[in-house]
Amino acid sequence: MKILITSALPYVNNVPHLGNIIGCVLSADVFARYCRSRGYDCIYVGGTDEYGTATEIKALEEGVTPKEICDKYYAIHKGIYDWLGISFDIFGRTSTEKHTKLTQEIFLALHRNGHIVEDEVEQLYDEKAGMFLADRYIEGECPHCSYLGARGDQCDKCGKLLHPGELINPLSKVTKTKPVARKTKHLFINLPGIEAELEKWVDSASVKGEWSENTTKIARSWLREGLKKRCITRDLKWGVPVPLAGYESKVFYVWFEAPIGYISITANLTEAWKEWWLGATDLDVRLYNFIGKDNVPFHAVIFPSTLMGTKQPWTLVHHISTTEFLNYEGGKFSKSRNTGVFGDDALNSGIAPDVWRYYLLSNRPESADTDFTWGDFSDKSNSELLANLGNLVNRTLVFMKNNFGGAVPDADAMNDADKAFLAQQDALVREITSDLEKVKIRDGIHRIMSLSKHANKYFQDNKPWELVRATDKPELDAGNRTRAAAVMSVLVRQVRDLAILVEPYLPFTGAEIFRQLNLPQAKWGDTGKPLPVGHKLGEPKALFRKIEPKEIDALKAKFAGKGGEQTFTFADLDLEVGEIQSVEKHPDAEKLFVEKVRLGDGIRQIVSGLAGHYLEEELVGKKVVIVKNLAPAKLRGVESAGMLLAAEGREHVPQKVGKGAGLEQDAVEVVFCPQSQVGQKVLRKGEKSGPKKTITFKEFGKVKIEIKDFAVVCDGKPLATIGEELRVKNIREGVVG
Ligand code: B3M
Ligand code: ZN
Repeated sequence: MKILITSALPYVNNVPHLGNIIGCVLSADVFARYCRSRGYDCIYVGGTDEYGTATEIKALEEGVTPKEICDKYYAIHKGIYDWLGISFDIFGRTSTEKHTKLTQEIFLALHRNGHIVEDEVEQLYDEKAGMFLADRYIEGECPHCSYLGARGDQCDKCGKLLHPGELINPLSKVTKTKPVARKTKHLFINLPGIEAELEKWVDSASVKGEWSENTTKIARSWLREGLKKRCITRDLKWGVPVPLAGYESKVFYVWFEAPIGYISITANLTEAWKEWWLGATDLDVRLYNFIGKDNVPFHAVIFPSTLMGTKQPWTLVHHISTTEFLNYEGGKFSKSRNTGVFGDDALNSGIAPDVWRYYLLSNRPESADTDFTWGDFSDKSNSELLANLGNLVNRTLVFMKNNFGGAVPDADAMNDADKAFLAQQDALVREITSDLEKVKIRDGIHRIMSLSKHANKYFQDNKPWELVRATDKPELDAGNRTRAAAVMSVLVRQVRDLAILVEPYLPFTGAEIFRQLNLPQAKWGDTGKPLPVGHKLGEPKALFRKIEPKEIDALKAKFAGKGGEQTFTFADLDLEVGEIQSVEKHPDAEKLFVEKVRLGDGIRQIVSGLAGHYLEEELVGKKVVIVKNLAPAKLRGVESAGMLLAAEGREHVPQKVGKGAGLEQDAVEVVFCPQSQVGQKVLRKGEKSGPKKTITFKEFGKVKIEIKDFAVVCDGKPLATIGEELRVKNIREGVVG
């Protein structure tokens, strides 16, 4: 049996933050190291995801070529992962010849099998540059916040998702001229034609591979809604060329080719790549994908469909290990806002990589979002790594040096209690093994720390320091010393077992303990074995140092100053149910409505961008959610005291037959709450309300409220009033503003 491990290929155009790192590369590394320690035949494949609009635009902005951008960021990623001890068998990239060849071959097989369809789409065209413009190549005024630099896909100021057609005065980023609408052809993968086979596969693979509940749920929800055809081409230069006449100016959409990177990068590692990827049964090769939760549809649905559609026997994923989000001090990590700790920050922090690894792994967002806080980071390092693991190893080795000349003593005098203790610890090792087999990485490290804690207690309870002290009854001393020898042999063995067990998590520490034990690195299967009697241990040295409060304060200040911005969280919002009394058109803006809304303490006037999405009569009398503590503002001359929550995203159109089937379209949908009463607060389920300050629109934008599977959530928690959980009807995934 071969184990093939991949971690999501990070986009090359920025520096990964701690959330990205724990989300895939670090988690996969623990599993890969565990598999190697077990002696499994395994490889761990990773690399950068290099093509696409984001890279091309960054290059345009920095005045360099996309290739130069990729080279620069590839080196940054690699440097961070090397420092963190990520043990890739290869850290490759998607911009290679093998990648192009494989992507084109897979596409041609899909084409031969009738799974590729062509469709005409209206798109903006730059006449001066003679090119169609991808969404991000268009800039203009945001219809929501009037920001002048909004992009065709999103406004960076207010964070709203946009469609290029919505921008006021759109301009091409390339020539700064006004683009015109033109029809162009694109290629689509016809997923409905593969759906039946995929569904059968999901049914069995999710059980065999023990997919998490979340992963299975997402895959099933896609299937339940019916798969849509998906556009797989884009008007860009930086990408894999489409090998079809008429498509010379287009490349493949990055999400079509990026997962093929797993295969092409393996092909760049070994000539024998097909042994891993083609023609193997799931008894020969098991593929483990480590990804963040937002990548689940691509790995559980779309990429398997792509591979199946070729009718070739590709290795499909066995187990998908997903993580939820890691938050930063109660808010989100964000590159655009420069909030949070990034890989290069950790590297320059003066704190050892294993300390970062420990905190991230023991806090891994395995089943719910978790939070990085500086206070918790230093507490856990000091109280767990230093006071538990570090202390056990150090006191054992120092005691051995001072009292036994560092030579492993005879264990003959072990009594029943010692044996029972070891049996209990060995049982714990079996549980840790089972955790790792099931990729329960966080449980594994917690149990390892319990094992260390028990060993510390055993040291404490048996008081070897009293047993080696000469007493006034010399006839007893020899016996005491034999007893101390037995206790210490138990402890030395525990230290060696811990060195084996922590190695996948803390590779530098594992190696250092082996160095201090003066033993070659042992493997997982060596746990529980006695050490050779008389073996001379090496020189003890502290494994960890205390992280001082002033050091943390300095780091915290450095990072707080970095973004120059405070974080805002859901707790800063005052959301209340109101009823719309009247709706009128804004005198000067055709997209805006002026509403009078009754709240718990009176009537307010609110301006919102709902004209064009709703008719006045569809809103009057409805209960809605109002952001009550937003500073009043004038929108095109009309005062607005708050904001009405609405979702934006791709409207989910039920499967139709014929042309245009399954296309999704952009939509805006008000969050209605018919079961709630005016004046009720909207809270995260299970939380209480507190006093609120007035906030600005920009501050409001820092709190990310989203639609996930039609539910309104913030940081993964559903929003609710006493009467109901908030939901929308037509938008499955989107943002709320
Ligand atoms: N680059 C998205 C991400 O880093 C994407 C993953 C590709 S995996 C084939 O979240
Ligand atoms: Zn905006």
